[in-house]
Amino acid sequence: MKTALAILLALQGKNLVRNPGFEEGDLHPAHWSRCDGLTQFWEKDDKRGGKCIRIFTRVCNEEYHARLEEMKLENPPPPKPPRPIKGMGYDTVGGNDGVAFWSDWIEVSPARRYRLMADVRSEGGVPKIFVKGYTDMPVEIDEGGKPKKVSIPRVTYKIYLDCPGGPEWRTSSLEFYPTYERDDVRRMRVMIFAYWPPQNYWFDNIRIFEVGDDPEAPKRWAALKEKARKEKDDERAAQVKEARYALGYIRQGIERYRGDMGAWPPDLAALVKDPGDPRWRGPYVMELEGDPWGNPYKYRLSGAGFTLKSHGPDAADGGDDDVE
Ligand SMILES: [Ca+2]
Repeated sequence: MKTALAILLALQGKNLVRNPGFEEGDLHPAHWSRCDGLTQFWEKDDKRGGKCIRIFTRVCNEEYHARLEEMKLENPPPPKPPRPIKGMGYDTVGGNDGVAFWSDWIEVSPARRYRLMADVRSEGGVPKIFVKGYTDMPVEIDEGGKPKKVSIPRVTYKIYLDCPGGPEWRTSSLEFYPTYERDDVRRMRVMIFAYWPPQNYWFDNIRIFEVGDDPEAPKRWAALKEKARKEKDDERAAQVKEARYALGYIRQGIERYRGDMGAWPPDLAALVKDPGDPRWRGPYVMELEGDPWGNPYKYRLSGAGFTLKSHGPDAADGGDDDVE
C-alpha cells in the first residue's frame, strides 16, 4: 500500500533527530535525557521489537520531583520503589506536572518549514510532543558582585503535537516553522511529554525533517520588527508625556515653596519634608516619584533660578533624550 505517509517520507530529507528510534546507547539512550527509572524507562518494545521510551505517570508528584533532584547528580542512586497510588491518581505526576523527556539540540535553519513525526501508543491517553525553539538572549548576571554579560538560551518558539494513543503504535505528524515570527531562533529540542491520565505511554521514531522553504518569512519578520519598533516609539512618547506632566507639577511645587520660604528649595526633598519652619506650608508635591524610567528627577540650583529635568531613558545627563 503506497500511503500518503509513505510518499511524504520518500520526499523528505534526512531526519534531524539523532537516535530517533532509541536503538543506540549504553546505560541511557544516546542523544536524549537520562531515564530516571521511576517515570522514564528505556526498554524493549513488546509490539514491534527494538527499543522505545516508556513514560509512566502513575507516580506520586513529590516522588517525581525528588527523583528529578537526584537525576542532577553525576551518578544518581537507583530509584526507590514508588508508593502505590489509590483512586483516580490526582496526586500523581500525571495529575500534576507531567513528565518531560528531552532530545539533544537540533540546529534550526531560518525560513524553513519542518515536519515532526512520532510513533506513540498508550493505555488510552493522548500525550504531547513539543518542539521548543531557542534564541540566545544577552543577560547580565552577577558574578561575585560584578555584572557580567552572558547569553542564555530562551524559549522563543513552541509547538506541540497531540499524539492520540491506543494499544497499537500510531504515527502522528505536524508541520511547523520554528522561525515563523523571528529570524533568531537557532536551535530546537524535542520534549516528549505525558501527563493525564496517570498510566503508561510509549514513544518511538521521533523524526524531524526539513520539508521546504517558508518564502514569506523575511516579509513577516520585517513587518513584526516594524510593529515592535512602532510600539516602542509609542511607549517612549507616552513616557515623555508623563515625564513632562510630572516636571510641570514639581515646578509648581517649587514655585509655591519659594513663595512661602522666600528661597528656592535646596533639594526636592525639601518640598515634602517639614523643616519645622512656620513658613513651610507643604507638602508642595504629594509624593516624589522617579521618572518613567525609574530614576529620580534632577534638580539643581543655577544662578538666580533652577533647572529641573529627567535624564531620560539613558539615565545620563545630556543626549537628545533628556526631558525638561
Ligand atoms: Ca525503536
